[in-house]
Amino acid sequence: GNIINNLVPVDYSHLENVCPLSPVKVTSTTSLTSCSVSSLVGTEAIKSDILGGEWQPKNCTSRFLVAIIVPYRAREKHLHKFLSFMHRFVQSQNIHYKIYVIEQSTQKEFNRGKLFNIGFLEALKEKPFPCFIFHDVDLLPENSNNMYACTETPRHLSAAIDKFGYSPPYYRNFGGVLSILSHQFSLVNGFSNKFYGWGGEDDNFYNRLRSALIRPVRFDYSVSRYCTLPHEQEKPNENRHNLLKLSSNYVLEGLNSTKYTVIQRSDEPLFAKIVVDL
Ligand code: BGN
Repeated sequence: GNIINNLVPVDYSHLENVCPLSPVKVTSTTSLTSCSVSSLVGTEAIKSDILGGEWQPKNCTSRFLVAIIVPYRAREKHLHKFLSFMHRFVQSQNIHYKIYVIEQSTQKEFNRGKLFNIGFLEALKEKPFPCFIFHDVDLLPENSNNMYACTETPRHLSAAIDKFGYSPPYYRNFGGVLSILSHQFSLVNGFSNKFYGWGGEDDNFYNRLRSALIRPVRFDYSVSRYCTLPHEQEKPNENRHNLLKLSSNYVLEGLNSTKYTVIQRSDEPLFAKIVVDL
């Protein structure tokens, strides 16, 4: 069937010259079958069109407006590859997007969920983004039909990752890359802020969606393919099983209780950078 049928556009009914839906062919984009360096193109050529991580098609009005939130700390090589690949990829889909890199200061263990909440809050201060993509920095999409836009319910974009043999590690896994409409993210009160260290925050988020009777979707595994940029395994959070049991009441804690301090903010050529203390 047509996998892009249920994408939710912005209200473009009053607009003229709306961009076509199907991905356009960008001649300089090489198709990616593994995250090998050689297949990744340089960033120099695309810099001029992008301002502080934001881009939109020039010759037509995009149907989609998307904030891409990338939690980050000390993965400079990954970030470089991610940006050089991702801009071209999303541009080929004619999407109006902005990439936010939310960098956690050296203080405390890494907290992926809380960084997502911060990205959501900070992006909405700038523009009323109707759609968000929450994205790990070490994952690159392999199929140009994997649209970087929102479906009617949240979507697990990275269902088929190379290191898990191109299928989900378990049925309810919701890690890696996901898209969600902003109002649905608010409805479930975002991510939990409590998961410091690796693991569990994505399972907690999945539970929040299910408690709110929101059923996530996936595109076909042939479309949801990603390759992983290699890195050391993160140290698992030893308390994650407990947290997962305790934090089932999503109304109490999450987006509405995210406390943080912005310590640096800058428009880099390819991304908006926000450094935070948690
Ligand atoms: C799971 C992690 C997820 C992670 C996947 C894939 C937990 C919670 C305790 C059961 N969940 O085990 O966070 O996305 O592995 O790596 O650790």
